[in-house]
Amino acid sequence: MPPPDNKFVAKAKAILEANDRNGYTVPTHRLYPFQWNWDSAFVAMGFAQFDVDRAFRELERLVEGQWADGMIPHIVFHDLSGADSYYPGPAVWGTSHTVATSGITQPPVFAIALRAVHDAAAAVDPAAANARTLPLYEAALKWQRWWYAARDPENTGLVALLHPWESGSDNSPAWDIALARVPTTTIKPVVRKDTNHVAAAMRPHDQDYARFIHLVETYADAGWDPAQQWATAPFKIAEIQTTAILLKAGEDLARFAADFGRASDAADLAALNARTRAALLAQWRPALNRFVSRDLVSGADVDASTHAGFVPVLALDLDAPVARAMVAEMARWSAGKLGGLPTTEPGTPIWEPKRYWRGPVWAVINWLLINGLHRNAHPAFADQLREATLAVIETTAGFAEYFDPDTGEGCGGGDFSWTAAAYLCLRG
Ligand code: 2M8
Repeated sequence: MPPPDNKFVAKAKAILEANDRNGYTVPTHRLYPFQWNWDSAFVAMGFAQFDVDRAFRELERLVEGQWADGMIPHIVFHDLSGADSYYPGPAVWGTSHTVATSGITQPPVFAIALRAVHDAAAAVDPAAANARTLPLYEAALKWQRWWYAARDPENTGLVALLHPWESGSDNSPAWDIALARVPTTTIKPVVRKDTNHVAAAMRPHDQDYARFIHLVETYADAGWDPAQQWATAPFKIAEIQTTAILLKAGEDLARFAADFGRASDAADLAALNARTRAALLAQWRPALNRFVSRDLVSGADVDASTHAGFVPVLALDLDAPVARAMVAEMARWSAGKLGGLPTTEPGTPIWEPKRYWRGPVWAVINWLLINGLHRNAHPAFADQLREATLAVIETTAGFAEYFDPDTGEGCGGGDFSWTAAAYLCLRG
């Protein structure tokens, strides 16, 4: 690996600064002109490397979109001036929050980011860091409770997604069976804008979009009420990547609760975390060397071979043989590939190296896995993923949205915020 090259660090910072829109960061110009939930959490960790004030600001601006029931939506439409370059905009969502927002959520990386931002700030001024963190801790805890109340009403310990966009892995093969049950009919016509910016071959199919919008219209009809949505959802997956991120968030919140002397919060979080830890561990499938999600409509395991099966490493302390088996499987998928771990298993019928979440490598997924690999005492494979991520950015792909693992080519949107943030944090 070459020594740190200031040129790339400077470029990564410049991307975050160029994508700044008055305190929040758009994922990329035009293709995604608003504030996205988990993108902002990753971005805040990137900013924390060089500007903690701006890092806190990113999280504060996201919280402006928090609903009264605690949900933090997946998009906050702060400024509608760029609205004509993105679909679906506020009119399709039909939600009623004061700042326009979408009506679904995204993986709760927020509390993990808050921990990182707080710790960077506390190294300089602990009292000021705590004061700035406290309201964000309250917001994150409220969202944590929302997840359990709205998305695990039967107290299984696993939280469910009602829309593929909630996973952040929009068109993953993990959703193929469940999504095929969702009708392609929509009340209003689907007017895609994404393929004006990016080649259609790199994006979800029109049929996927029809189903995405059918689900949006179904939940809008349910008045965006969580209980009504739960009762009527045609798509309902108890999902392991989101649950693992929620558990890691729960651990970070529990540490804050202890630091802030919030004994009753700490007790609640400990109970929730314990339930989720046990439920997640039960999703390990030794025959696959991966964890699996559950389709709550059919009751079946979701056994498509996608990266999500490895993300629980982020939040669990695995038995050594389980961790070894998982690492061997990840090594098999990434052997001979560029950029790190492909999002589906190469060489299988579902594998599409350029089509969005159906095969390409994503820097933020590598980043989550790297953290989990260190936690589980696999520093060598963690370093391999880290070096592959940095190398693909520095040599072939630049700061693209994602990478083709066969060619190392950058795909999707350019000058992408979370790729820049991942670079800054992994380069260190
Ligand atoms: C992608 O998702 C949005 C919908 O939320 C889209 O395709 O329109 C995903 O990659 C998602 O994970 C990401 O948060 C978002 C913005 O980068 O783009």
